[in-house]
Amino acid sequence: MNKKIKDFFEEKKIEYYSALDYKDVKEINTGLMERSGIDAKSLLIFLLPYYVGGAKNISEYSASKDYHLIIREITSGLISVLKELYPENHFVGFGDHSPIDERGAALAAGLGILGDNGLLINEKYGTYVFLADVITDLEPSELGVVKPHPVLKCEGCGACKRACPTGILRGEGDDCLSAITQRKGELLESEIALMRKYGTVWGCDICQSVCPHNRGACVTPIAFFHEERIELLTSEILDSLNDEEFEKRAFAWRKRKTVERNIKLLYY
Ligand code: B12
Ligand code: SF4
Ligand code: SF4
Repeated sequence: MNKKIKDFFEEKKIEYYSALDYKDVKEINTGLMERSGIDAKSLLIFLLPYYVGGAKNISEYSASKDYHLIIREITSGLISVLKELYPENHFVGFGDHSPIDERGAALAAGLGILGDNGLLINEKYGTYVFLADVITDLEPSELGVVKPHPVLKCEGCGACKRACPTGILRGEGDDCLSAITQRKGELLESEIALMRKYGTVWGCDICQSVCPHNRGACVTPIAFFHEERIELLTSEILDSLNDEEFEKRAFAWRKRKTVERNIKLLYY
């Protein structure tokens, strides 16, 4: 991989990155890939560690400002470097809303192992990493792609499966508690009871917090995740956010009404 790309990652405090042949990733949203207009041949994939600690009634991933903002900032910066190096080629950045199975790609790229909680586990940051990617029409040889690594599994201690409140990890429940908190409209009484029992207004971290690989997980060196945190989301805090501030939170995509509903369900 070109030194300028490596220097960029170092400057952004991104330690885990790799490149893959596009043939070695699983496309899960063909429409999104087509709309990007790129004849995908290779990609860069990297991890953004986000753990700080202290989130109380919302998931750790949503305590900082919306992670999509930092993903956008970093992929745009990376694309500027790439465009200077390869002016004839095309690049597009993704993270979460991505045309590819990002966990599968990170596993193939050797950035971690697969947990029974369904998440990528990195040796230094545990599961508390976001995945982001830049897809390009560069020939794989230009990026120095790696051969797909075999998928290594965690030791299967079973803690995540036992602790999963809905049972979805045991193949029992219909939905993940994280998805339930993000669903618009009316929730079932049983779903509301789970939110109350586990005290969550947004997301679910249970299968991560019980995982032994997260015991020594390092705090993120990326400043973005340390700034403007909301660790206890109350009506007062929600009301204090003007529309512009609200739009910058990870829970904004389901609109104020859904978040208000969740707070009411828990505390009123
Ligand atoms: C839809 C989605 C969700 C849905 C469904 C989650 C799911 N389990 O698939 C909901 C809303 C529930 C969700 C919740 C969460 N999500 Co989510 N989600 C996605 C999204 C957008 C697409 C996932 C998808 O449909 N993949 C496609 C198909 C192929 O996946 P699949 O069939 O599940 O296949 C996987 C598993 O089968 C697994 N697998 C293979 N063998 C085995 C064996 C066992 C035993 C198990 C358990 C799994 C497993 O490997 C495949 C991955 O290669 C991705 C981003 C992306 N573009 O990839 C983020 C993503 C997976 N989510 C992420 C996060 C952070 C979360 C939450 C932790 C957020 C939270 N705290 O509330 C929870 C965790 C829930 C969990 N334990 O999985 C991160 C994961 C980071 C990581 N370290 O792995 C991603 C990659 C987003 C990102 N860019 O960072 N998510
Ligand atoms: S996020 Fe919560 S509900 Fe979803 S799989 Fe993990 S423990 Fe189960
Ligand atoms: S809790 Fe145990 S089984 Fe679950 S992902 Fe972590 S190591 Fe694997």
